[in-house]
Amino acid sequence: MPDKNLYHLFRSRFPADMDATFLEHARGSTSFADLDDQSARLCHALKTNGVTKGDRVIVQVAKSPEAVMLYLACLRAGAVFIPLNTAYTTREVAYFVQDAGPRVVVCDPATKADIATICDTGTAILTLDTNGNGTLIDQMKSSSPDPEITPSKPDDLAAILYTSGTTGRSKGAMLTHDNLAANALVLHEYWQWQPGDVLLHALPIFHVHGLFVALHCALLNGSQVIFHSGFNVDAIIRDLPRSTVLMGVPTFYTRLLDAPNFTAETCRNMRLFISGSAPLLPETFAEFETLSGHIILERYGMTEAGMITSNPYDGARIAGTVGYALPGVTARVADENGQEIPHGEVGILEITGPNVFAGYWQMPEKTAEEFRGDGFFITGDMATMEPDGRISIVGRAKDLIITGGYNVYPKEVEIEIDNLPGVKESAVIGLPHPDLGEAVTAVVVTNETADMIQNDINEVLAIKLARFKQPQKILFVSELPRNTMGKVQKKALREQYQDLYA
Ligand code: MLC
Ligand code: AMP
Repeated sequence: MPDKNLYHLFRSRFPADMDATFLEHARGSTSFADLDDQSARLCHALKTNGVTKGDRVIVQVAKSPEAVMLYLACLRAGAVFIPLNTAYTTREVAYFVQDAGPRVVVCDPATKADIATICDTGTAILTLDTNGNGTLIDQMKSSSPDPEITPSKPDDLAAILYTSGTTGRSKGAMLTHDNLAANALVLHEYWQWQPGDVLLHALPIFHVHGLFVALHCALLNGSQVIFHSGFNVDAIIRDLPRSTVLMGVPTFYTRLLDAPNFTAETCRNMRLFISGSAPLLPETFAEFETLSGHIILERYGMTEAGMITSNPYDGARIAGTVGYALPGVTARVADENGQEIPHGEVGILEITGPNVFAGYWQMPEKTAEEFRGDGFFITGDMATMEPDGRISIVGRAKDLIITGGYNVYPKEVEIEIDNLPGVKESAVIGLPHPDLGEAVTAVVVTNETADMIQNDINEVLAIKLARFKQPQKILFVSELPRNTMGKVQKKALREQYQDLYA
């Protein structure tokens, strides 16, 4: 069997001129030759720190070209890359460290002392900052390039991406070299990447969207990437005229529409605007077309499966739909028993395909719960399918909030609020928000004065939870609405407060 290490696939697509730019960034540029050299040196450095095939490497660092090289180095070493949101607090990171048992943790120099308190003595802690400085880079510079690309089987793990669960406990989705390769190849073809394409990259690189979908397509195309450290609307408008592809969450598009200097002229060189990670409102889709002349291509995916469906490149891109199952993916809309239901009816979307993950890290029971006997994965998204296979996501069976493209499971926030003295109970809901899509909102029942509890909640959550999980507003009520079974009616709360952020 030919070696399936994903790095081989990327390398087979690098341009003939290896001096061509891969990343253009604030500090200069990284060519494909630099990429190959730096990832080989970093691979050597990882091995010097004891990393062998299958070892986990946890990475919580600011977006930088070096962080991309570190990902590629992990592939070369056969290590399992585990990127973490930079917003996570040390307390949150402690869970991932304990669960994954990493050989190496790479963090920002500023958090090294805290990270050291949550790691075993056997874990090497290296640092990397946004400017490309840190002990990892010192080691890279003094390491010779390691030419070896660790032989990998298709089902060897390439990455674990943690995704929160309905119980509040995060699960590590295990993604194999083959999962990532299969999805990347399909997307590269489906979206008709062309010679000369330039990707404008402003997403974080600790999630599927920015790390795999965007970077893998560019790598397979041997394309240049204009690499922004984050989303800044002025910087995007500055660089769009030199770009051909942008991938973003819906907030990118609403913010562009709000910018007075964003015009059709800004987009003159663009070939493709892609949106995903959260629902794109039909109004945004329509306004964007009117203003820019471009029809946003919406696709749908998730951590466990990469991209699942996409509106067509050539055919109709229809607002409010996420298009068709990608080639190789089989999708069905089913009832709660996994039985397919008639076209047009709302059910749960279930899928199979080479992109679907290998299970949750060290959670065989949880994995078994989310797959049907015939191998279909239960996405937890409510959908409808038209007779021609076009899919619309109409809601979520899972209790999940998506704010600015980041997922927040209410349970995780409710547990922390409910633990506070004086709080009787709480319900955390997502309410429509013009900028973030949904805003995390807490509805709290308390005996204390609202002011006092509000301060307590803000103070405690600031230490315990990433900023994007903390409620934008806290509402106080005398009781939560319940159904006859005693279950809190979140739907009623969402309806009651739907205009809170209007
Ligand atoms: C940032 N903040 C948020 C937030 N993002 N608060 C709530 N929800 C969010 N999503 C807070 C910060 O903590 C900070 O607070 C303040 O807002 C400004 O921070 P910022 O970093 O300057 O924010 P901003 O640049 O405005 O970020 C907004 C954003 C960003 C939409 C550009 O959230 C983003 O890049 N989202 C992309 C997420 C993503 O990649 N999702 C893909 C998941 S993969 P303070 O108090 O510190 O000032 C997936 C599968 C698939 O879902 O299908 O793709
Ligand atoms: P994550 O677990 O962060 O990968 O988030 C995946 C979830 O994001 C999916 O299960 C959907 O609920 C949601 N999602 C992704 N893309 C879309 C989309 N285009 N429309 C609606 N929801 C989406």
